[in-house]
Amino acid sequence: MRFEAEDRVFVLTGAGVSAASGLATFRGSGGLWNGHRVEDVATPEAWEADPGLVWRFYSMRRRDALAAQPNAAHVALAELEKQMGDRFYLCTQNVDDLHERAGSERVHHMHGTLFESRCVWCEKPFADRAFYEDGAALPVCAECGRAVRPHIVWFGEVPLDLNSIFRELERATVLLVAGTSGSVYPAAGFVDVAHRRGIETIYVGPEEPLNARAFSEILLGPATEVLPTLL
Ligand code: BV8
Ligand code: ZN
Repeated sequence: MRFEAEDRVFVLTGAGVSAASGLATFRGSGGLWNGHRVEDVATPEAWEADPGLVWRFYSMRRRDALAAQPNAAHVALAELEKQMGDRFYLCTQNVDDLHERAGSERVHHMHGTLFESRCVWCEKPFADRAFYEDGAALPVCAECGRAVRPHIVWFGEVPLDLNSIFRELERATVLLVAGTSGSVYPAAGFVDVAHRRGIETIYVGPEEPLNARAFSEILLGPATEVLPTLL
């Protein structure tokens, strides 16, 4: 698969591209965290029931991401962005900052970001790298005093800026998807939109994703090995 100068490439990444950096994927760890299913912790219901548990989960995720280094997959995508400029659009389901730390300048985190928090009322995200592991000292908003939550899109919540995603999807000539099981919508449905438009759709990962039938090409292998070959 080669990209031509006039191509517009839409890239969607998932937890698999951070796997080589040591960050747990959702399915790889059997979808479990300290015995909790991620779907049971990354939800508004879990937040209402036990904000301390949710903050412990995201504090651990912040700690793991701070200790991780970007890998060759992140670097290859940052390089591709440099070569293609605004013909390159990177949308990630990941909440870690490894794409940015590898040099990617324009990254759309459709499911939020680990290193930002927001007041449940004021809703304006702000940079936050703190760990909140003491249930008695959960963060509250300096402006209005209400609870501060992770700036993360939980199950049942609407992904961020879907309009810009679908606008980019409409004008792409190639969709490249890497490191995602295709189990969560609407992200897993992007390939169906691209397939209906008849553009080239490529998947990169060690195993076929659940939405494999919608891809025109499947390059089986770790993203760290396959993505650098695209340059
Ligand atoms: C929405 C942030 C409405 C959190 C995430 C019933 C009840 C409630 C909701 C639903 C329901 N049924 C369906 C839904 C909708 C739901 C959904 O799809 N649920 C699933 C479980 C069925 N979706 C939602 O709730 C979404 N919102 O629907 O709102 C709406 C929608 C549109 C318009 C209007 C209204 C919001 C979902 C977002 C949830 N938040 N992340 C956090 O990080 O803590 S989701 C999270 O899981 C990821 O972000 C990702 O999206 C998803 C799956 O993770 P993957 O990245 O794919 O990782 P996974 O572990 O699954 O797979 C790893 C892959 O990597 C594997 O394929 C593996 O082979 C590969 N791999 C491994 N090693 C490597 C590798 N690849 C390359 N190289 C390697 N070395
Ligand atoms: Zn507030």
